[in-house]
Amino acid sequence: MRKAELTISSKNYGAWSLRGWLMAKFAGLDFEEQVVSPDDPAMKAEMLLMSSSMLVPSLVHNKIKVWDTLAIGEYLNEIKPKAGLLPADAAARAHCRAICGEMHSGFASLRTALPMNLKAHFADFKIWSRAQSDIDRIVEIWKECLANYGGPYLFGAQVTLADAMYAPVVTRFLTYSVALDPVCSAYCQRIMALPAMQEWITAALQEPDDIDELDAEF
Ligand SMILES: N[C@@H](CCC(=O)N[C@@H](CS)C(=O)NCC(=O)O)C(=O)O
Repeated sequence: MRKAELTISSKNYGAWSLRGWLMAKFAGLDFEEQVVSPDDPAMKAEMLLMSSSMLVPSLVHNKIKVWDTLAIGEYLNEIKPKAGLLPADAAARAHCRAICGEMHSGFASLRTALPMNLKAHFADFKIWSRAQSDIDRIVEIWKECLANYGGPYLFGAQVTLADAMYAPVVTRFLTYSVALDPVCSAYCQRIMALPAMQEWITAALQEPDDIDELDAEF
């Protein structure tokens, strides 16, 4: 019997869900997923049992409850230390935590103006200046990481929590046709090619269109 259950919401819209789910996949955790609609009152009651914040993702592992994506990532790193979710080098590890924190608490303009929507594609999307500032900062983060640690992922040869945190940004850049330099474009393609990303996207495309879900991430 599996010991872990990850509660998530829509695969098409749920950017935080995607982050937590990717972290669990990168960790090699054997888990079952439970998909809830946050707008369903019955589901809200059930979610409260699993996530004190009533937000997803939330993880139950060996009867231990963890909610909030950063906490889930740190917990997974503790129970799966060999998975390399955080870099081995202390300086790189600190850097990884810093950019994960920056994603977790920041980029509100990007997240609001360009919500994750895997089924959509906008060829000529007008990006307002504050969202563009967020994009510029993310490009700077990615380029610094890829140059310092040599790629192909943000902290080198292995995917880390940082790649999971920025994966919904990758999908947004593609959905909204954000112009990127070749280095960042290639990084986006590598993230999209990950088997776990492909698995998530395939499931997202099969979700019913009328799923009741937030169209923005806060
Ligand atoms: N800070 C939280 C954010 C999670 C979050 O906002 N989740 C959204 C869905 S992606 C949610 O559960 N919304 C439910 C609701 O608003 O009722 C985290 O890092 O996990």
